[in-house]
Amino acid sequence: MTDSAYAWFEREQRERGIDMTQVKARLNALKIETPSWGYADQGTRFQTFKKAGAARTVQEKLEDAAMVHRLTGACPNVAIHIPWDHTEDYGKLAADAKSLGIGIGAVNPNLFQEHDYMLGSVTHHEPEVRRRAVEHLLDCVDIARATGSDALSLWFADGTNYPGQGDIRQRKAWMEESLREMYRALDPGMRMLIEYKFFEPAFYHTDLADWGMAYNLALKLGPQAEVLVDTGHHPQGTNIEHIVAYLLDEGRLGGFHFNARKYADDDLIVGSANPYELFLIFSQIVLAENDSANPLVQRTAGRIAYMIDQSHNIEAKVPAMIRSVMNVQTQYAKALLINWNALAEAQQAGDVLEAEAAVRDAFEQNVTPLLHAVREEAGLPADPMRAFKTSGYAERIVSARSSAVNAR
Ligand code: LRH
Ligand code: MN
Ligand code: MN
Repeated sequence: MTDSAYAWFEREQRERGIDMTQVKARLNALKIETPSWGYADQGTRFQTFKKAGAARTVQEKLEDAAMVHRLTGACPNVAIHIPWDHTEDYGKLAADAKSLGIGIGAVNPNLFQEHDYMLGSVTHHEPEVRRRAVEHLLDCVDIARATGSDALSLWFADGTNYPGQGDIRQRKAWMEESLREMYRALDPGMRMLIEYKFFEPAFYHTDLADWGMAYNLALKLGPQAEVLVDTGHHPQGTNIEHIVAYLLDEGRLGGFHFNARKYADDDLIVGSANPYELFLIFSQIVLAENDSANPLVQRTAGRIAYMIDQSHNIEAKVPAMIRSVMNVQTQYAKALLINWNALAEAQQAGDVLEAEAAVRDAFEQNVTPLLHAVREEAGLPADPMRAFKTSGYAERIVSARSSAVNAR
């Protein structure tokens, strides 16, 4: 992208009433955490297609995450999933990450793959199983401490497949009791991010099925508990930006698991099938960030954990992650181009068409010159996808990781 393309863009935006210095600063500040599991072979229940070069060990996942950070400058942390990323020495894991130029992000306890948890983990009817599950949650708090992480992302597969299979209210009580024990173990600077999902793997009822249940639980637990919105975890037609606005307004939006979905929890590349939805989510965030006089909104607006949660089954994993990061940057950049004064005027005048146009107009801007300029000014490749292609990294990992061992 030439300088003149950006100069032209900046002039256009100035005419639209946008403060470009602020836009650039906010874009630079956007940090996106990538998931260790997005670098490993992961599939659907139909098939896992083994990819040459996929990360097989936690060390290889760190290397891939570091590569994504080197090219984008936007991904300083990698989330880990336990026991997928189990290691004997978590202090060393953090040191290894550091030596690669990244850090350990959210710690995700995994309570959904063991036989014991078939009928539930923290909501299982047998106290021994619940105990085991809680011990794993407590171990993950220790892991967060050892790795210097300040966040625990919690998702429970717990639920039932048939009416009558479990006592829904009793399970609700067990969920609260278990999470309270974990909450008490948190250090003051740690956050517990509570994820919800309306179905799958349980199909009749899920113990934490929606944002309202997660929010209610967070309120009961205390200020270190917040809601995590995984964009793939809603029924068709759900207005996710509304949920985001609501949680922001209550000071309980902890973060996101970004991905795209068409039908269910598809875990596809964020911003691929539904870029306007992602843009509208960011527009609510930008609006909340602008609401600087509101202490409740500011409580979380400035420290939202932007995390990617994807499963790359047919696509090459490292470039898929780079593409995801770029898609997030693109929609955030567009949301920063909304002229909020024009929007407020249209709303005040009851002018529905002008108001809708003020939002859509920002989405229709071409932000490529802006993103290229911001990256170049930060000493990064203007186009990280192209930089990856010419880096030789893909070829290097294919030859270095030639054995067929799966990291999980
Ligand atoms: C569940 C989920 C949750 C898990 C991840 C692998 O669908 O979104 O966040 O930890 O997928
Ligand atoms: Mn998720
Ligand atoms: Mn999911």
